[in-house]
This record gives sequence, C-alpha cells and structure tokens, in this order.
Amino acid sequence: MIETERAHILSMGEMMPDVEEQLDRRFHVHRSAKSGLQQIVDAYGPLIRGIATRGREPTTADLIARLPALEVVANFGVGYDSIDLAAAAERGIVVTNTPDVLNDEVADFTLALLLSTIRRLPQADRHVRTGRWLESAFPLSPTLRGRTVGILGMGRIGKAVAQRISAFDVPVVYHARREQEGLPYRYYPTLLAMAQEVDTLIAIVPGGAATRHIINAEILSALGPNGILINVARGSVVDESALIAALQNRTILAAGLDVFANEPHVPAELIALDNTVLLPHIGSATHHTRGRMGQLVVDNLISWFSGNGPITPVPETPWQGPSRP
Ligand code: NAP
Ligand code: 8YV
Repeated sequence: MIETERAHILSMGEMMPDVEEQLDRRFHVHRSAKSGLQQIVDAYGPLIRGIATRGREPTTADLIARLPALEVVANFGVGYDSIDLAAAAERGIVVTNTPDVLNDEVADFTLALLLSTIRRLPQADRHVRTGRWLESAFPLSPTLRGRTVGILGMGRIGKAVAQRISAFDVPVVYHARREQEGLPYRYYPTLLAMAQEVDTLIAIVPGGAATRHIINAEILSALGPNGILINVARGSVVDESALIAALQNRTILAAGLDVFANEPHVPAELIALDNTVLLPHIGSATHHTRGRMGQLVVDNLISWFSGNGPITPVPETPWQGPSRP
C-alpha cells in the first residue's frame, strides 16, 4: 500500500542535518530534543506511527503503550538494547537497526583503541603537551607482541576485528554462545575458560540482560596482571565497580573503554587512573559511517511507510508480512 499522507513520527536524539532534512521531507517529525517527549506524547500520541531514535533515550514499554498507532521503531545504531523489545513484539511493532554499514569503521576504531591502550599513546601525548619530555623520556610501554587476543562476540564486527588483529600476527580466539563453522579462530564455550587462556580481552557483544556484567571480578582476575580489557560493546557488559577495583589493584594492567554504564557520566575513579584510555562512545563516529547509518534509518522508515516492509528488522521483531492489510 502506498502512503499518500505524511505519517507522524517521533524523533528522539538528532542525527546529521541531511538525514533530518530527509525525515522532514517525508514525515511530520516531532523532535523530543525540541519540544519535549512528554509534550509530544500528550499532544500527538495517538497520531504517531513511527519512531526514529538514537538510542540514548530508552524506548520503554510505557512510551510504547502511550503510542497506540505505533508501527515501527528505527534505531540509529546496530545495538538496540535501549528498546523494550518484548513490548514492541507484543504489539507487532517492527524494530529496525543499522547492521553492517559500520563494521569496518568500528573494527578500525577497536584496533586504534587496543594499540592506544597497550602502547599508552594518550599518556605519551600528554607527556609531550605538558612539557615533561624536556625532563625525562616517556617510560617504556607494554606490547602487543606475544599476546593472545580473546574476542567476546564473533558477530559482524567481531569478525572484522579478528581479521585486523590477525594481520598483526598475534593469535585470536573467541567466545560466543555458539561455535561457528569455518572460522580460523579457536572457540571457547565459556568466557571464563577463554579469559584463563588470554591476556587481552575485547568485548563486542550486544548489551541487555543476557550480557549484563558478563565481565565481572572473576573474569578480570582470570585475565591476570598482564591483562588488557577493551570494551567497545556496551557499558552494561562490564561490572564497572569490579573493573575499577581490578585497575586500582593492578589485578589487570589496563583498560580501553568506549562505553560506560551510565553514559555520558564516567566514574571519577576511572578518570583518576593512569592505566585507562577513556573515549566518549565514538566507535562509529565518522561523517562517512554516521551518514550511512542515518541513511539506513531513513530508508527503513520510507520502505515501511511505502508498504514494502522494513529493510533491516531485528530478529526479535521479524516482519510478518504487509505492514497493513
Ligand atoms: P552481531 O553481529 O549480532 O554479533 C553479536 C555477537 O555476540 C555474536 O557473535 C553473538 O553470538 C554474540 N553474543 C550475543 N549474545 C551473547 C551472549 N549472551 N554471550 C556471548 N556472546 C553473545 O552484532 P554486531 O553487529 O557485531 O554488534 C555487536 C555490538 O557491538 C552491538 O550490539 C553494539 O552493542 C556494539 N557496538 C558498539 C559500537 C560503539 O560505538 N562502541 C558500535 C557498534 C556496535 P551468539 O549468538 O552465538 O552468542
Ligand atoms: C552509535 C553504537 O554510536 O551502533 C551502535 O550500536 O553503539 C554506535 O554506532 C550509537 O548507537 C548512536 O547513538
């Protein structure tokens, strides 16, 4: 069915200007950043048929319940843990995300964070900027040489990370819930077994209940005093208090973190430590890749409201057929 009238959509968190312009051309857009979420829901709730979200503000069961005409939620990002999927699925609402278009960008970034953390590049930069080089050479750093890298999550991005690390001539192994055939990397059926065998752990799994605090004190202790943790997944994946203690006590050597439990708030303890590299959730944050992600959000909404179904629905809310009879 071809839509002749512009559908009302709720936009939570702004995307790039050209993406916002495309939304404006095709839809009646109500922006929470501009008008306030409650005000929009109160005034237009019954009219809103789609949501475009950056995923920072959660799409809760309560919000979904207050939007009786809602059909589709288009998430800007491959991770969609901020959306209440059970509430969406119960109503037959389709959720879409932005898979694949960011794999290479996030994988490149993960290698940059890994090497920055091991070779202490931000700390060395500060050594130059604060004039300390005039007084002393920068101390020797740890190395990637001789390490074994364990990847938690061997999905689209995990594979791109593994491929890049292999080019650095260090062994790669992985843990996920299932072993995948045909991969040249050893599989560990438990995260603990893998953590006992590696000294470098990269997390690139989805957030949510199933992975909450999967990296805890026991896993960090198993990594050992030479251990490096890189988290580019979600803050919820790591028990942040346990990580802070492990870094303070040198149970592990260092951590490179792009994601945090309560973003954009980063614990003062992590900021105070010299063995951390802390980044503001920028894994995909380039003009090129954020543009591709935004375009996929727009394309999913246009496809849906043209009656052609979603382009990239998430598995928890599969498209069952035509959007409306
Ligand atoms: P994906 O293709 O779905 O891969 C997810 C991987 O995690 C799969 O190997 C999956 O294997 C594994 N996994 C899922 N649940 C697990 C569990 N409970 N225990 C162990 N392994 C589990 O996803 P992707 O596209 O690679 O993206 C992964 C995540 O990266 C996203 O969901 C997002 O949270 C994060 N991300 C962060 C940034 C950033 O800016 N920092 C950017 C992009 C993505 P099994 O199903 O076999 O367990
Ligand atoms: C985005 C991400 O920064 O894709 C994801 O899951 O975490 C990032 O690419 C984020 O979703 C945009 O807010």
